[in-house]
Amino acid sequence: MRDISQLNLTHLLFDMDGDGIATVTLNRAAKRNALNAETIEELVAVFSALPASGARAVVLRAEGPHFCAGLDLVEHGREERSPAEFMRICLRWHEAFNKIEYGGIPVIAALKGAVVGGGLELASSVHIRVMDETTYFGLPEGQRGLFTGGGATIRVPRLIGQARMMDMMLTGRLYSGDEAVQVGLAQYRVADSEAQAYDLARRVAQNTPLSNFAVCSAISHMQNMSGLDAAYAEAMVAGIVNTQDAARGRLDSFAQGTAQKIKPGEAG
Ligand code: 1HE
Repeated sequence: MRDISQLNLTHLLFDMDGDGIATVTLNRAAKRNALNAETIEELVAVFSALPASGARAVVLRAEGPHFCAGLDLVEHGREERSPAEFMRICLRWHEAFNKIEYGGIPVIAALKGAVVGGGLELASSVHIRVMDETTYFGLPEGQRGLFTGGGATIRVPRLIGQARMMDMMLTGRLYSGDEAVQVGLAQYRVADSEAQAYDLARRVAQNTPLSNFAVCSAISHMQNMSGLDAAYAEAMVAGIVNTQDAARGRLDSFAQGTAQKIKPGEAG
């Protein structure tokens, strides 16, 4: 087990309770949790270490009223980066967000306020997004004379489709409220996104770790494959996951009538 508390974190906070529910906090509220280069490196470090940390689920939350204001525009302007330098920065963003999406540990984002630009790129890489009444989503890159560089071109169309993404980037259109859920930017809209994220994390942590690992890595990998290859990979993953002792125990208890049945009234 890797001890994440030994990492030297400045812009993130990390915590894990006795049940393996980890919390990663964006801790740069004075700058609306804008993502500077250091924060991206800290995300790489934390999410690289998480799979071997014993965590069973992660809540990604933020300090202050906004989840994340995207790329640190002040740092970016000040650094006067060359194309090659900024390309390398973008590759580190991809590294961080790929660690989240493909890491095999369920990550649930508790969203609030601005989830814009790179903030939406970060939110798009988690497995479940929970928003509250203050949450709004935007891609203001067009207005800033910029382009997305943290994976939005891959992940945002998966959530809402290419046409909506282009509209957001060209016109600065924001999504909030019910509409944001309907188009697929969030799966839940509640009064307290953090409380709901922890409820979901505790529920998800009841699943077998291998099943969660498959959900939180295999599905994303399969989106990158041809249909034929994805079907083959799915059979391979199911061959491994569905024949484990942990699964057998659950099947036995269902056969014996001791397992909980699915009850429609309790879903969601
Ligand atoms: C920042 C940033 C930032 C705030 N980089 N410093 N992202 C954007 O275009 C969003 C830019 N931010 C905003 O539109 C607003 O700040 C918010 C709507 C998010 C919040 O407004 P508000 O009134 O609560 O805060 P504020 O007064 O605007 O900002 C407070 C401080 O945070 C202030 O610093 P201060 O030192 O003057 O107090 C701001 O400068 C700072 N701050 N947002 C740096 N983004 C891989 S490519 C990705 C491309 C993108 O992400 S483009 C989208 C960029």
